[in-house]
Amino acid sequence: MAKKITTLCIVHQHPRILLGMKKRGFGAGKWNGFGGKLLEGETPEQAAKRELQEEAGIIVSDLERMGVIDFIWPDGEGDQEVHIFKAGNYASKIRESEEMLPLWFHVDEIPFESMWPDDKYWLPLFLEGKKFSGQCFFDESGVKIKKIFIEENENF
Ligand code: 6OG
Repeated sequence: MAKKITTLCIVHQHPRILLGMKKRGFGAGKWNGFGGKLLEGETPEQAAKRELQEEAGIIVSDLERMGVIDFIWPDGEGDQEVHIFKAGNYASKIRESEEMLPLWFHVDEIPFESMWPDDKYWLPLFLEGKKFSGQCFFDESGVKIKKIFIEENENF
């Protein structure tokens, strides 16, 4: 199956970040940023803004591109090239959607044990404002990472 291109956006208003509990589909039961697949003709940035509005009810005018990670699975099914963005200020009110339950977390209390296991490798860079790129290989279970490379990269 062809690799999907998706977005992931975290609102960062230091010292807190906005995550969402994914209520259905891929990654259900995990805290994550907001995002999803690009629609035809969309840039990653346009898709990230649309998903943020659909999933958390908020409108952002500026997004910062922070990184891109390739996720690779043994069967190829979950393969995604994920474009990661940071949002700061937003308009409108945060609201729960059918897909996500949004909640603020203090940066010292990020629920890594209920997140995808790759997050602990790149989220610290994200929080420091560093840009990055990488690749992450999962095992069949999706619980363990077989290999991960994340590097700081200003020019990804
Ligand atoms: P939909 O399939 O719901 O979009 N995503 C991942 N996020 C993290 N932190 N780790 C991963 O490792 C991920 N794989 C995918 C991208 C899926 C959403 O989940 C993100 C999208 O925001 C496996 O349309």
